[in-house]
Amino acid sequence: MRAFSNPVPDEKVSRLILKHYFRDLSEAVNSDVIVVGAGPSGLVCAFTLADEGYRVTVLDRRLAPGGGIWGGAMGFNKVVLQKDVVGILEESGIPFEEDEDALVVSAPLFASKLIARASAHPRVKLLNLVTAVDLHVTGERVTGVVVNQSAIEMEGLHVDPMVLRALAVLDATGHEAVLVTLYSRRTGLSLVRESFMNAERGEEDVVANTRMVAPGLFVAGMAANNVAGGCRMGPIFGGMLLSGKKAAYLIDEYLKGVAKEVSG
Ligand code: 48H
Repeated sequence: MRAFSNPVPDEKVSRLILKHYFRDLSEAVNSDVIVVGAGPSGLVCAFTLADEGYRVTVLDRRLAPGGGIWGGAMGFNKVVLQKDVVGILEESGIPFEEDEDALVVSAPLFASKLIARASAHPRVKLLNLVTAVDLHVTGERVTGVVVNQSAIEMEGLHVDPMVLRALAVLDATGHEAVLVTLYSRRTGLSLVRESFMNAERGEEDVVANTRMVAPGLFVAGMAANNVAGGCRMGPIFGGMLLSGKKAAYLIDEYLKGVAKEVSG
């Protein structure tokens, strides 16, 4: 008795992977929004915009999306959140424990639920192992990102990247703030780098610093504090979730303005 009634031969496995991956990649050539960085702020922004009807491509240069969530603090895999974000946890199906007027969550569960919520969304394409290496700019507006395969970038091979277009781009690359840093090098936009650790201040800062830095270019999460002088905050994540929500709101407002311009 065989275990599988419809065995899948090797060539079919290869064909299906290529067909489905390149279908996603072809759709990602033109999105409404590209989110660079699949950490907590980028993932929340992506599924919030997708819920609003936008087509969102999320890129992450690493093998595993989830950014800095997985290891909690010092590898102790718990994260802490403020009670204000209980709604986001509930709507994402993330179990939590309330303790000392705060919420405590398993870091791997938190990461995997946010990844699942974004990547299961029919309007989200999540591409891991893809590195954003530059911005695409049309006139004054940021209109996409220049990408390469992470393995090519890591090996330092001389292989040209290609462009993915979008009407808006979010830099959610965490401490490195890759895209805003690139933009500032080219344009002279001045940046005030991130400040010392202070959870209470850093959490307020990260939401306040979430903004549009140039037409079409937005910044959220730790990247927002690293371009505007906010404090770092350690393993507390409510600010990242609210920053992702605020970025989605700002991008939605911007895109409505773009749509009005186009329709005259
Ligand atoms: C594609 C890229 C590129 C690139 C980087 O660091 P993250 O988790 O980002 P946030 O801001 O959503 O969350 C920050 C949080 O994890 C954190 O570090 C905290 C709270 N720190 C406090 C403290 O005091 O230290 O995720 C960023 C993601 C990562 O997955 C990167 O792989 C990815 O962005 N990324 N993806 N192209 N050029 N650069």
